[in-house]
Amino acid sequence: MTSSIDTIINNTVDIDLKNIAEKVKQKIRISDEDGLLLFEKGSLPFVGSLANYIRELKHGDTTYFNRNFHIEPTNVCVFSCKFCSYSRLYAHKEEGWELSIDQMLDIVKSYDGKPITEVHIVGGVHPKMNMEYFIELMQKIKAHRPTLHVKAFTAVELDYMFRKAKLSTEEGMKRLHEAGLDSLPGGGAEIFAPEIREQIAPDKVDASGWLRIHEVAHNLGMHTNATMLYGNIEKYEHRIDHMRRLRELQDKTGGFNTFIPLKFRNHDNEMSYVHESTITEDMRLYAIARIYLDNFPHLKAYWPMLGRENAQLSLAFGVNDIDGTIDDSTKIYSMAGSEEQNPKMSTEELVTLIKQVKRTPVERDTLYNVVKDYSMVDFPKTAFDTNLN
Ligand code: V47
Ligand code: SF4
Repeated sequence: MTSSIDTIINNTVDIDLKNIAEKVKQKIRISDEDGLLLFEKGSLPFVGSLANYIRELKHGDTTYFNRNFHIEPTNVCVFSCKFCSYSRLYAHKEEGWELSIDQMLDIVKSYDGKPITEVHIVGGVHPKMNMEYFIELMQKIKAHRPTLHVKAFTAVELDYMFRKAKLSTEEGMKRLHEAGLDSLPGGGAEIFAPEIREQIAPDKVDASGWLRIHEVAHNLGMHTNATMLYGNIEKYEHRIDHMRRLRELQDKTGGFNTFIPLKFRNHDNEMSYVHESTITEDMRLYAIARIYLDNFPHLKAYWPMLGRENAQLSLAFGVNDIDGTIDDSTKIYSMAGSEEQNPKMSTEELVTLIKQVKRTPVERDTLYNVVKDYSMVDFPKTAFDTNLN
């Protein structure tokens, strides 16, 4: 019997693309040139079927989600990234929000008795919210709910915090980790290539600083995620450059869990003149990321950014995780123009979304330990469900 990878190889006429498919079959890592070629010449069905082959080898039909909520301590930010619709400068702080430790703790307490496994804490870089403030926050969250996994702070927030506290990255990370920080989210990576980064995020931590912070976290045994902001002014070569740097660090530490491409949304920011990428380009990017990043275990489509039906579609293009319940607790993407203005999905909705495309829904914790396999669980049909059946 011919396997799916042999069918792809046999049906591919272009010799370069055929060679890439052969490499995938032989489990040979593709080169940067191959990656670029996929962006330039790879049709959606070609890259999609290769990515799906890899996804099924790694995870079968398993598709992960989690039960989580976000806390955004502030949207006041000393930086002014051109793509950001969310932040307000300190000079205009009355237009933004600043949460006290008690307010954030009240948010955590509002989930008492609910089966949430993760809180995701990120926000703007506020000049008055310093290391001590966040250490106290971590300690109080853990004192209240020790088993809640705290995934918090982008490398941008951490870089600013450590520099202000005059601490080395190692010392700063150790202190936060001891206070209760469990892992790092992937934000702040944007695009590493300096010629693009200088145009869209000129004043915050650069590529080597971002990578170093994640490396230090990995060396302490923490896991982290990695993102890439795409569909902005970068070119294909910059996407490959970005993923190459991540792949190299992952070879060294093995500390990354998930790669999360973040589609540029153009509402109400200084780059609103840039058109958003098409769904075809989005799906091609997921697929190429799955093929290129052979050492990343997981590929996530963050549904509040992409929209729930596009996240569902991405499960055919290499994606095996769609993030969580969110509970309408983040504003980053609603302010940037996402269709999901109040991002919130129940477990039933997430499970249904995944089952509708014949995948197996599995609830995970942040570190991808299985919390519950929903393959045998049938929920009563909802309006959302019957609309699509
Ligand atoms: O770093 C901001 C991005 C990131 C826009 O690790 C924008 O599990 C597109 O990193 N268009 C923060 N993107 C969000 C983030 C994240 C989200 C979900 C899960 C995880 C995880 C991490 O949001 C920022 C920036 O790259 N961003 N504005 C915009 N207009
Ligand atoms: Fe600040 Fe982050 Fe927005 Fe940049 S992307 S302006 S660092 S909140």
